[in-house]
Amino acid sequence: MVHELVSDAQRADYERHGAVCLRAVFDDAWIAKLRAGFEHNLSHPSDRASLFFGDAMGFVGLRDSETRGAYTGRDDLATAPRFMNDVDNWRAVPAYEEFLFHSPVAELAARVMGSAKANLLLQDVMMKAAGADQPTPWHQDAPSQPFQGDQSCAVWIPLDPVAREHNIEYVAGSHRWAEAYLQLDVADPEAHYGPGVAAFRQTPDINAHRDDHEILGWDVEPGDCIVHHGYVLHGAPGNAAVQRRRTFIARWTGDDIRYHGSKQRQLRPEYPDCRLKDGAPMDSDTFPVIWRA
Ligand SMILES: O=C(O)CCC(=O)C(=O)O
Repeated sequence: MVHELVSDAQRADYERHGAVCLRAVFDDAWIAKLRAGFEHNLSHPSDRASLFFGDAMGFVGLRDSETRGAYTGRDDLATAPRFMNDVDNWRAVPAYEEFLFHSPVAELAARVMGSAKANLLLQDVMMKAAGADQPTPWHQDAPSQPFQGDQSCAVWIPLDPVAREHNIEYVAGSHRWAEAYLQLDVADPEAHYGPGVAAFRQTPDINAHRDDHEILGWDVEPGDCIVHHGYVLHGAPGNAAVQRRRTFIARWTGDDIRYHGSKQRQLRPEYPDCRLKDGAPMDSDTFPVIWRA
């Protein structure tokens, strides 16, 4: 059977590799909306944002109001930072909320995961300026997220064309290695956290052994997306392109996922407004069900 959004062959690719690229699934109007939201977000970053300016390494975290005041409402933020990452902005940026609740993204995530529902786990955005040379180190997503279970994914949506050589890439099949690796610290790309957590192993040096693995990556255009599994190892080179690389990333959980705040506490504070108990299904205001079969 070929479903409107995701074919059986694409789903099988995702199961086998841990990542699949879907072509032309979001129309121009959705991409225009996300881009408008993104530009607003860049000039009004939240207190969870990390910004990186100039050539020297060093991120500006916007957690305190004085720093945030200095970076809010500045038009030059659309182009000035070399790197920007912000998290969970959808309640403040209507274009993001509209996209998450009314575009095909939630159904698409559920179909790829083979789930009868999609809970929104979180949303984030990332911008790498033209020539920004920080790589995204190899990492997995799920070990630092507050749940247990298999059905979790990220829908990684480019808002600019990205050539394969500048793009995110994946170690095919690594989502089935049954390992949880040390977690990436986005605010400090040289650092990982979680070394005190016994369950976490040192992340393998994929770059030194690329030939031992099948590495997947794609040229992508706005309208395409890549869906990747929460446990697949992934990373990205710096952006040596002449164009900045903006991405909107929506992260989802499916049927078999249960909340696990005590796992989250090993790494960072739990979601402050979350009232779920360990072992509960994710369905809640914090992790809303956006699509159900
Ligand atoms: O786009 C990138 O450079 C990294 C994105 C990433 O790690 C993710 O979406 O989980």
